Amino acid sequence: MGSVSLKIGDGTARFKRATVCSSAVNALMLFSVITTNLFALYAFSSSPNDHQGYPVLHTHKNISLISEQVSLILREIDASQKKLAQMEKELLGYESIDLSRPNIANELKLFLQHHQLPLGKDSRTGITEMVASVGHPCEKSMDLLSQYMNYKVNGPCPDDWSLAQKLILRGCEPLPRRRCFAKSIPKGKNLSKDCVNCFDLVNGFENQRYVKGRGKNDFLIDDVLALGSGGIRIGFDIGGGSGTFSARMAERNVTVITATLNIDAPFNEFIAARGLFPLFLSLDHRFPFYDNAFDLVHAASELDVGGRLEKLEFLMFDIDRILRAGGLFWLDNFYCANDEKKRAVTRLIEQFGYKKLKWIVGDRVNGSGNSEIYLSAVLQKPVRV
Ligand SMILES: *[C@@H]1O[C@H](CO)[C@@H](O)[C@H](O)[C@H]1NC(C)=O
Ligand SMILES: *[C@@H]1O[C@H](CO)[C@@H](O)[C@H](O)[C@H]1NC(C)=O
Ligand SMILES: *[C@@H]1O[C@H](CO)[C@@H](O)[C@H](O)[C@H]1NC(C)=O
Ligand SMILES: CC(=O)N[C@H]1CO[C@H](CO)[C@@H](O)[C@@H]1O
Repeated sequence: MGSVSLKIGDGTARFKRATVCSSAVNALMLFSVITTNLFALYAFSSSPNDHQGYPVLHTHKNISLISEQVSLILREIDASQKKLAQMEKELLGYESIDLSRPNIANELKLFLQHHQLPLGKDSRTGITEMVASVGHPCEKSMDLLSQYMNYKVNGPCPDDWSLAQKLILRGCEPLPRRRCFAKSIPKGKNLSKDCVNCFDLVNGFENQRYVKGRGKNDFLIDDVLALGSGGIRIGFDIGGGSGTFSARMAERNVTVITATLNIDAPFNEFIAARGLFPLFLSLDHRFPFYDNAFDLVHAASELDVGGRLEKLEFLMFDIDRILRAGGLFWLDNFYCANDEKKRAVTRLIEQFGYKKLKWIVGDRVNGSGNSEIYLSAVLQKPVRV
């Protein structure tokens, strides 16, 4: 009785990260290993009487036949594995941008070209070339990106702010730089229904936000600043709408940078017009600040990244990174659709080990009479060693 040993690649079955595709590859390989072994076992053990007489010769013949089959199967496994790896790459967008494709705007090619440093390798940084960066998901929106990079060099930029924002929302961030002049007078934009009043600084509630509370979930700026015991000088507001948080903080000599996109309204222009610092950045982008830079990070429901908890976790780690030890994280009316979501979010936040200075879970009845759960908290980052 012979034995059949299978060699797969370098002789070991490789198990990659537990992604859908690689587990499919593993499953396929496992299946193949089992079936080929079974096939071999069957071929060797079936009709044992036939082997009497010329066992060696026939077994030998059968073995060469089997090994032919086995190598055929292995080739197929190999091809499928390569195909799946390619699919996985495409799915995750890891493929780098192929500039040899037709219809790629020339400006994009120029921008992305690597430039060797004129004096060779830089001894301090070890860098040998200058690389222009563009978000890897841009690969998935090549048509839009090429449209974005199709302009007249030194001429006026096309009026395409919405195209740029569309690309950013698809993860194409950072966008490539362009060699054209942006329009100085922006085109009118319609205001979203969510924010009709947030631009009204005369009537309505906007001016009283953070100074007068509407409910127990609304904390007041002065109360929160008191928790920071005078050490709050610079803050970061995530999804800060029209910049009112930053305006109130400026009155208290605290500098706050407001990150917002221009979804359905010209938030960035409005914030700048108030003399405040707007940052046009999506939440998928790593915050462009150094570690431990901020005394305070304020975030409202904009933090709700489509219900994906891992996404929220990545975001929380980046918030934690830019917040200094002892700094405050103010979660302001974070919308947790239901109790289950609230528990999941609570678990996620608690893993960071912040001190809960304020923690309020409240319901609010929404427009259609349903009760919705909101979480407001002020948390203090611990000192980690
Ligand atoms: C504003 O809304 C009107 C009607 O809803 C629409 O026709 C127009 O194109 C919109 N303008 C912009 C800049 O989105
Ligand atoms: C802000 O700073 C100015 C100038 O230093 C000072 O006069 C004012 O009292 C400060 N305001 C607050 C609320 O601390
Ligand atoms: C109110 O909440 C319910 C349940 O979360 C939701 O289905 C509905 O769309 C909400 N209505 C409004 C006007 O927000
Ligand atoms: C598939 C195949 O060739 N099987 C052969 C294995 O050996 C026996 C004799 O022992 C043949 O009869 C089979 O045809």
